[in-house]
Amino acid sequence: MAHKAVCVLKGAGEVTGTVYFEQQGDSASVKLSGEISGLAPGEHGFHVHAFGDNTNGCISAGPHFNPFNKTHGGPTDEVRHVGDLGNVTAGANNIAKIKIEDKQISLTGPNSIIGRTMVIHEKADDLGKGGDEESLKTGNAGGRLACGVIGIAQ
Ligand SMILES: [Cu+2]
Ligand SMILES: [Zn+2]
Repeated sequence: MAHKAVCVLKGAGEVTGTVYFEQQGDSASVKLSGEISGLAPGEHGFHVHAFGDNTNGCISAGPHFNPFNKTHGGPTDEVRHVGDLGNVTAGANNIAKIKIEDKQISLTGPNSIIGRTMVIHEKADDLGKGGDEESLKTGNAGGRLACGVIGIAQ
């Protein structure tokens, strides 16, 4: 059975976006598409955070979704948080097109991201290779520009 989800990202500033998720079966990879606008040109960290809680804005989403208690990494690393989707890149038009396929996140089962929060960050994610303690937690991606709870789509 195919699964679909959607996330509308909003923040305190002008960054907004919509991300669509599709998974063809329970153990298939998840395909993300969509776009985020209002970003400074360059790379921006892009993660699934643990909680679908927006009571205090994007901060309430908590840390990166990490059900296996691993350290932070890049999307192709074996050691990573399940929520670590790396970076998206905004062009001179301030828009980042999302085209990601990921094998660790799921829309069903223990790695399900439904009801959790997608966050787009101020800075690039160093993918755990920054050489400091924070790199292994957050990738030094800085502030949370916009976020949204991932919900079931039709
Ligand atoms: Cu994040
Ligand atoms: Zn992480």
